[in-house]
This record gives sequence, C-alpha cells and structure tokens, in this order.
Amino acid sequence: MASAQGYPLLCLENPILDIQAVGLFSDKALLDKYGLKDNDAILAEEKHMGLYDELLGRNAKIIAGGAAQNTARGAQYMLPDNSVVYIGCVGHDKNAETLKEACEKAGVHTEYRVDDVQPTGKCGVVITGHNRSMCTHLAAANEYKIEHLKQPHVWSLVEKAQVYYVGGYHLTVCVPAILALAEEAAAKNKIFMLSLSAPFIPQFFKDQLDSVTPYTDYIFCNETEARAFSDSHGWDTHDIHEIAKKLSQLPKKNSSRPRVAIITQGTLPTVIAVGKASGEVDVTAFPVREIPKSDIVDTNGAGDAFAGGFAAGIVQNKSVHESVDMGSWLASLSIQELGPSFPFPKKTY
Ligand code: 26A
Repeated sequence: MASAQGYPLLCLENPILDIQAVGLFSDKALLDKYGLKDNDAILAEEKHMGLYDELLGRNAKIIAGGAAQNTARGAQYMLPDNSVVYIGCVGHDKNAETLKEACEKAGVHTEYRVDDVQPTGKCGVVITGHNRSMCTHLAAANEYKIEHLKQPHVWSLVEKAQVYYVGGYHLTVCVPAILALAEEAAAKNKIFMLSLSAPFIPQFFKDQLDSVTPYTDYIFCNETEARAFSDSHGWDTHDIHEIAKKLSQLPKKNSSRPRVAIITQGTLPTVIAVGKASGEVDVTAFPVREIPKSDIVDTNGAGDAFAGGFAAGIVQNKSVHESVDMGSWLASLSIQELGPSFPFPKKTY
C-alpha cells in the first residue's frame, strides 16, 4: 500500500536485474567474444543474447539493478522512512519479484507497470579490474507507458512528490512519461533531475534528450557522458569545466531555479556549475571521498549511488556542496559492495 502522504522523491526508469560475473569468471576474453568495450553501457543486439546464459553458467551473481532504481534505493538509504517511490515496467515473472523485494528491503515503494508479454529486463555486467561493461536487454522495461503514470493512484503520487529523478536511459523508452513529470515540476516550481546515464544517450538519443533538458534543474553525468554530449552538440570542447558551464547555460523552462550541472570524474574532483539569473556561472570542483583502491569491490552503480546521495541531500534542503558530499559518501560505500548495493546494517552519514 502506498503511503497516504506520498513520497517526496519520485524516480522513473528501467527496472533491470543485473547478472554480474565476478573474479576469474569475468575477463577480457568474454568481452571480446561479445564485442564489448571494457567500460561501456549498451543496448543488447541479437549477437549479445547468449551473454546472459553464459554469465549464469559462469557463476554470475544476480543483483537488483536498473540505474535509477539503484539511485532510488541509495536515496532512501540516507532518508527517513517512506521517502522514495520508484516507477518502471517489469514482466510477470520471478525476476520482477526479486526486484520488488530488493526495493522493499531498502524501503523503496514501487509502482511497477507489469507487462504480460515481455520478461523483466536484464543487464549482463562484465567486470574487469575497476571497469564495468554493461549490456542491457530491456524487454519489459521497454514497455513502460504513459497511461500507467496517468492512472489516478499513480498520478496522485506524482502530484505529492517534490523532487523527480529520471534516469536518462528512460529516454530510449517513454519520453512522454518523462515530459509529464518534467512539466509537473516546472508548473509547480518543483525539482526535476536527470542523469545522462551513458554516452550513447547524447549520441543516439539527442532529440529525445534535447526535449527534456530545458526542464532540468539538476543534470548529472560523468566525464565520458559529458564529452559525448559536447560532441553531439558541436561544442568543440572536451574541457570538463567548460562543458559543465555550457550545460548550466542551456535554455531553461522554469526560471525560478538555477540550472546546476554536476559532472563526476571517478576519483578526480566533481565539477559543479551553477547558472545564475544574470547569465554568469559559478564553476567549482569538489573532491571525492577516496577510499583505498584495495577496498574497491566493483564500480558498478557508483554513479547511481552518487546521484542517490545527492538527491537525498536536495530532498532535505541541503546545499549543493553538502549534497555532493553526501553523494560521494554513498558512492564510496557502494563500490565496497558487490554491484549496485549498500551495506547493511546501515551506516550513517
Ligand atoms: C537502457 N539501458 C541500457 C539501461 C541500463 C541500465 N539501467 C537502465 N537502462 N543499462 C545498464 N543499466 C543499469 O546501470 C546500473 C549501473 O549504473 C544496470 O542495471 C546497473 O545496475
């Protein structure tokens, strides 16, 4: 049962189960066999379909994933009970139960659309060193429909939310649903956040992305995604400070809030650009909470955890810098766990 007062943070994207190979079972030969890059996120084509069974045959771990679903669990980790609701489309199967249970355990309320035909989406994750390669078969996750969002019991959760977080991966799925949230945020001066998710989003889904960026109050990406955005927009720069500045200056629907662009760069400082009404931009860099390399289990989900901690800060009206530090703290916890997970018993910030 949904909480009567709703949830301050609402996240939308693709609920996906990660099938993650670990240790000796995960190697370059496997990447080569399926033509995967060592650090990438792609949509599966026909030639990749054997990867999932091959991973399972190699003792792979099954872990709840889906980028914004990880962010939702991460944000809830740092917020009071009943703070986060997550929306996306799953199949009518056991994998959907697994995802729902992971969310319930984390205290995240789910409002899944359940597709009767397609199975729940899955993501093959191949870890080599500190890199992760992801190959996603969206299946049911690709069947999200705006009609689900507009049902009265779901839309009332949309209306009660104060902050929206959409994973950019959803731009491949249901732009009308993203725009419905974005417009609700802009019309009522609520907060809309978007992550670029992967380089292929600005590369191949540029028009969909450009239809949503004017609504963003916060836009997140890592350095590779930032450069892909710059290339696809003909900006002719790979300088992260410069790209952050330009992102913050993109046209904006709701002029009552500044645009904030946040670019993470692994262990290098996070670059933050805050656009001002005058047209000037404040660009700062904020160090990450680095942990010893030997404590890193894998970096799958680090960016999602960062966004979760950050969103938790914004939900609690913290400053941008404090929210960045919360994101960095949560990311440092997540990379010490297998996959996009967080330590239990809970640690406190
Ligand atoms: C549309 N695509 C490609 C995707 C994803 C995705 N989540 C949503 N849509 N491809 C990978 N992921 C998730 O990213 C997380 C790490 O950031 C994986 O499920 C993984 O948990």
